[in-house]
Amino acid sequence: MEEVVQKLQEDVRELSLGTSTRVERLDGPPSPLRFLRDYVSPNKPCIISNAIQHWPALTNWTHNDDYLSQKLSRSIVSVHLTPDGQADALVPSPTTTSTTTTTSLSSLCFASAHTQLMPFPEALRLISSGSSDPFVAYAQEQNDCFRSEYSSLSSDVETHIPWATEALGCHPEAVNLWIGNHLSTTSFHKDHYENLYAVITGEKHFLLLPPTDVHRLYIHNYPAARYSLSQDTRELTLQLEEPRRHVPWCSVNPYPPAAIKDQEVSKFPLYFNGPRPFECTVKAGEILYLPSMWFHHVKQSPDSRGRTIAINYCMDSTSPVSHT
Ligand SMILES: O=C(O)CCC(=O)C(=O)O
Repeated sequence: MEEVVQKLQEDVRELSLGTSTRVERLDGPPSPLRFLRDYVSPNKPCIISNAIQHWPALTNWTHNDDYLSQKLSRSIVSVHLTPDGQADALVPSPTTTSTTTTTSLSSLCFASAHTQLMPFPEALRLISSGSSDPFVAYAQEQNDCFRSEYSSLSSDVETHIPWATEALGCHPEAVNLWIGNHLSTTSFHKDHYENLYAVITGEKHFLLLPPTDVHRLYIHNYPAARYSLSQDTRELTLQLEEPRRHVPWCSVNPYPPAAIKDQEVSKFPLYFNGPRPFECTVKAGEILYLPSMWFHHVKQSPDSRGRTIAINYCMDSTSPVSHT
């Protein structure tokens, strides 16, 4: 019975998305009609090249090292700190004793980063230098941070993506800036909004799975935990949240370390033995259209200055356009 359901799910995926796991790349911005008809309506991702060549950010944020620090010299920004660059990820629970070697699902928790407010120039130095501190810094606040914390950069990008706004019939609910380094990783998850994800410098590597593949990611409830930074030792400690709460999260790490790869493959056969996820690299100057409810895992390659910068526009196509 299970096999029949699985075959049915694979047939549905093939019918709506085809057999290729390549994300279509367009040479330039589509018309709103084409974007709506070929990608939004079928809930299908695509990459749009030559989409933001006219944005001053593409030169200002990459060619002159001092530009960002000068523009944001007085801005205080939120930076997420973790021991290894993986925020919102499954890690051994702090209640697991040190003698426990198992990575069974019940020994894991869902760890959120420590969020530290700091002057932007310090944040940029921490992120791009990979400092001697025992943590990895990633500017990845997702609360519309571009329009609040980084507003002095607003004239370097567009306030919205015109063809997407017209197709989706709404303006962005949130615009977020992401500044990471080679260690910054985002684990598999999904969001309820339409996402237009523009890379300014460096490259972002996405693994994408359609909503119908939800069973292949083994979503379980994990106890929520959070890192906190000791101001004295500059070390991060992980503690379970009180009162306890649980977060449903994807159990699959698509890039398991070689030493535990076989173990992971046997724990999550539907992921590792099933169809490959869609895989794509979004380069500087390109936009990824990531439809709502698609699962995504993200890692990055930095530019020569050690950083990857991206900005994303979160759109809720169920909310009407505001003409105010
Ligand atoms: O860039 C990243 O690290 C993650 C992006 C992401 O998850 C999102 O835009 O929803």
